[in-house]
Amino acid sequence: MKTILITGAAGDVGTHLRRELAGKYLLRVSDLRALKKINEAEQFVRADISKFQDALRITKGVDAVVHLGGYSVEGPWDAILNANIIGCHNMFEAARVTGVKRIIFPSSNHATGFYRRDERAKHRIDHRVYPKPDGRYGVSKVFGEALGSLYADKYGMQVFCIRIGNVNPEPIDKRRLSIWCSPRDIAQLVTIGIEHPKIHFEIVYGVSRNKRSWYDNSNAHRLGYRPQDKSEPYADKVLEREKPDANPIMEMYQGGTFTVLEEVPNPARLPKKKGRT
Ligand code: 15L
Repeated sequence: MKTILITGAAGDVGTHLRRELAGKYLLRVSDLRALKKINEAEQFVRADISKFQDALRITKGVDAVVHLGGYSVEGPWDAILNANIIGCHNMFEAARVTGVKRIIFPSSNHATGFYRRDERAKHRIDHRVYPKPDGRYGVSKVFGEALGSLYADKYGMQVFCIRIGNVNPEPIDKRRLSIWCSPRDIAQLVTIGIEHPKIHFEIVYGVSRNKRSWYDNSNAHRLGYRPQDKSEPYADKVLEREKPDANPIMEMYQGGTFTVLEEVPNPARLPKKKGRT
């Protein structure tokens, strides 16, 4: 049985994946925080992936890395830089140094969040479109994809990037009807990333079979993805409780709130006021 390292295992996606992949793989699960429950087939290793030695320690001896670890929403630049830029580079570098060939990099819909929601009518938003990140978080995901491309081309690694929509047991609002991904569908995509014999560098969208999808996910289908779930049966319930959106920018772009969120200022970087130290 293959041993798979999952970083960021305490987060929402990590928790769903651990449940869905249990029994198929030996899971080495890692996070900064302790995990609430660890099952017998899992090995927990605490790590701060912004430290290279930690990244190296947890990566040694695994067959593949599912690198979920990092800052998972828009946030202050320092946090994104540490977790998603330095941390991500550390994980790719640790895999290269320890000889782990395969990395599944969960990217995000926010790598392309500044595409308009009606874009699909004019152009296919597929794995080949140029990125249009909707914040620093989105930029960090584009960085991870670019790094993956470099490590595939330069070092022969096999890199599978999943631009994840929103993983939840059910779609939670109107925007998520378009980008929802059920836990078993994301697990199917991750499994393709681990098992497919011909991966060099791929980008797919992590979404279920949603009628309202904004993407052309034919690359995922080409690699064998057959989503089991769809958001439409939840549509009436979701739309009934949807509040009218006051912000036309959020409504226009795929990234929703991320397109209007501003970075939370880091107080240490603000200019000092006179008389204050
Ligand atoms: C993401 O990339 C985030 O990690 C997740 O927390 C959600 O905000 C999701 O996108 C989304 O767009 O719903």
